[in-house]
Amino acid sequence: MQEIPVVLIGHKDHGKSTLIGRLLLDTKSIKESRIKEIKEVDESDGKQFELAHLVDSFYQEREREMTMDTTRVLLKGKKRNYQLIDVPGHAELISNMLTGAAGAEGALLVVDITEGIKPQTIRHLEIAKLLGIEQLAVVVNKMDKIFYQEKKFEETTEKLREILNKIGYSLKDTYFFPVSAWEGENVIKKSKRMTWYQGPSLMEFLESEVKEPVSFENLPLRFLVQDKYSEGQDEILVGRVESGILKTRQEILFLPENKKVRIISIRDSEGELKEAAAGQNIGITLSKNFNISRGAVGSCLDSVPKVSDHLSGEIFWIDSPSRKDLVCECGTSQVKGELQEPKEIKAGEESFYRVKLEKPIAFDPRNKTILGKLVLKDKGKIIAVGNIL
Ligand SMILES: Nc1nc2c(ncn2[C@@H]2O[C@H](COP(=O)(O)OP(=O)(O)O)[C@@H](O)[C@H]2O)c(=O)[nH]1
Ligand SMILES: [Mg+2]
Repeated sequence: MQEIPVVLIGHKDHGKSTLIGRLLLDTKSIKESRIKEIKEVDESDGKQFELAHLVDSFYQEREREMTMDTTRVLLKGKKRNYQLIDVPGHAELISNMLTGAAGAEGALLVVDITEGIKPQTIRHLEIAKLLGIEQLAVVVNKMDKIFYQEKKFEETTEKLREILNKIGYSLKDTYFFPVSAWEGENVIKKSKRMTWYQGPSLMEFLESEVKEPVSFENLPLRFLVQDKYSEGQDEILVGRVESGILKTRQEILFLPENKKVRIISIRDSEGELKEAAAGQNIGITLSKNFNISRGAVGSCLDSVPKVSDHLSGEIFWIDSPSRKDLVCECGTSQVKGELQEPKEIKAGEESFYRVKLEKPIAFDPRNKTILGKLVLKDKGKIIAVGNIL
């Protein structure tokens, strides 16, 4: 069964982890024994049990196990399963949104009704919009704290509508849910404490309204080269199929090198493969040794990426760069670039950008895959993320 990725965004302490904990608990996506264990740990630490600890204990455990992904948990629905993606800060949000095939299609924005809209609420929304998250639902949380009043809910959603509209989210497709993650009101079942609310519960919405993500397998072939090494006579290119399907004997075009090449063999860590689909990490051998290296994109012949040394689009500035000499990353390409626009940068804001690269790279403008996105680094630190138009 395909798991639908859903990212949770919003200001710190507005209740993202608690909501995930509540969803896991009430759908029995987590084992009773596990809950008991965490309750006992809390007790022995003299702490009160919190739903957020369920989720946070997952992360700590995975960090110890050194699993790459520390922020995804599985939610079991009646109809389908979901991957809930928690993003404690900007860095997690960005890295999760950039990881291609597993990128989220839908986002849940969590807003604490007593605090309302905070700077991080707006920043997360801007980044999500910029990086192509189309479906958004807003969870107005902690309704228990205001005794489930409709009036306050209406006031908050009114303000949220204004912000969403400014950022470019379609209001007619956006749902607003009055919720208490803590009490479990309107999360799985409709709340008896908010009879004034006529819409679906959050889980009913997930099960019926959230669309399945476009499968990257159905997009044109893009093989992103990460590395190469020699094995006897053969040169092996290592990389990831970002989209489409790659087959042995297929002829593909490598860009920006502009070299047409036939694939001799495909393998992964288990052995030889006939083909590899989007999301797979593989090694390939070619008919001849070409001078192809990291950053190259292998493409099908009928729909190829663009190649240029100029990029432009919309970008979100996490920090302002200390110098002009930036590293521009797109897919596996890493090239030095000079920022031509904007002239002035304000951290925490979005702007149009234009960069001139030291040499041309291959990319896919206005694309959902990683080849449609740009990351700017300054001294190894991500300072901005944007799309390529
Ligand atoms: N009263 C009340 N408190 C909540 C609710 N949801 C979360 N909290 C509390 O708010 C605090 C922050 O929650 P947490 O889930 O860690 O927020 P996060 O930073 O967005 O992940 C915790 O102390 C939670 O117990 C709610 O629905 N009602
Ligand atoms: Mg949290």
